[in-house]
Amino acid sequence: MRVLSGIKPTGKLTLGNYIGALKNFAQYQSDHDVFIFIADLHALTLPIDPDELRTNTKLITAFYLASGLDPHKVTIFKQSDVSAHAELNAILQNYLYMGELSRMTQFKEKSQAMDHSGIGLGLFAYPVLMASDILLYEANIVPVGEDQIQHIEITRDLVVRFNNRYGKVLVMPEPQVTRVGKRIMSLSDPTVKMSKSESGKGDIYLTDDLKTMRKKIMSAVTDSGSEIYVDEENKPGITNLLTIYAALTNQSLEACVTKFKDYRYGDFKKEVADVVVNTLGPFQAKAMAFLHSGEVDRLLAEGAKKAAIIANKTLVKVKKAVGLI
Ligand code: ATP
Ligand code: LTN
Repeated sequence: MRVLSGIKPTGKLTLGNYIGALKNFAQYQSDHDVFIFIADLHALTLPIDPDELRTNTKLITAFYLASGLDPHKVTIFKQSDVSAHAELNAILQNYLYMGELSRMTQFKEKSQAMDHSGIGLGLFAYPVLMASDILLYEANIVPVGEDQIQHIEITRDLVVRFNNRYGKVLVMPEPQVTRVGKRIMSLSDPTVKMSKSESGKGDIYLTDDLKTMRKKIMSAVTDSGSEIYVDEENKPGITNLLTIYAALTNQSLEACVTKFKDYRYGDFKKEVADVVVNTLGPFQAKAMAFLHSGEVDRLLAEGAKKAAIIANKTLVKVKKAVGLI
């Protein structure tokens, strides 16, 4: 079985990216064929400073390694290094429709936040490139956070449409969402997603110093009342903190509710902060060691070579199917 996922190097990775995506990748590497990439072409869909893009790309690679991904077992690469992504994108853009693309939540949210005259075509066509990423590697499983499911659904629609027309060419992917922590919310406003590109004081960045992380948790918005239980509607702040704790300690939410049922908010937050700091502290140190080891560029170059072999095979299949060769 093949597994594929990627993260956009658009900003500082958050605890949400860690719990919803990053932390889950390594579990597949012993018994699956895993491809993990840096979605740098996707990062261009919103304005980004070139130096920042370069720095973020290296940093994400270091975080991938720190998360336990072993480059001997897993192919780690940069999207723009494998030209088949752009080539398949050019073909597949003809099989997704304007109507369905305009219904994508991510497009609606991101374009709303911008001045309409400045919305690039790439932002609108984002799901075509993402479908190309997934389909090139014939991925069966795509581990992502909840917000990306819609993009995988549209990829699945495309597979049906394409295969109905040309025969069994593309492989059907399946999204896989972590059981606990598929949508970590902002600590300052637990009704919105913790996000790396909309900086806010309620987002914990993987590069924050440990004191700052602790401070952010301790000042997280909590809810009225004093009890600790799961209720997304009436207790979004407490539910979010419970989810963070459960995800980082690999426990069920129920087990955490039982543990904290007689706690006061302040003591509960302190325990959440301890777990965050004790997890991300060593993780950060490992990532920095990889970053400064000088290995990152070499590793990405090797990964791109391996990825291109698989990607080019699929590209040839698709070109033959549609009549380009
Ligand atoms: P941006 O704000 O730039 O759109 P993002 O923080 O949403 O970025 P992505 O690069 O879009 O990050 O996402 C990388 C992965 O992390 C995806 O699988 C996404 O679903 C997951 N993810 C992002 N934010 C969260 C969150 N708050 N909770 C759980 N998973 C998340
Ligand atoms: N859109 C994703 C990043 C991404 C991705 C992919 C994830 C681009 N291509 C293919 C899984 C599979 C996001 O995280 N925003």
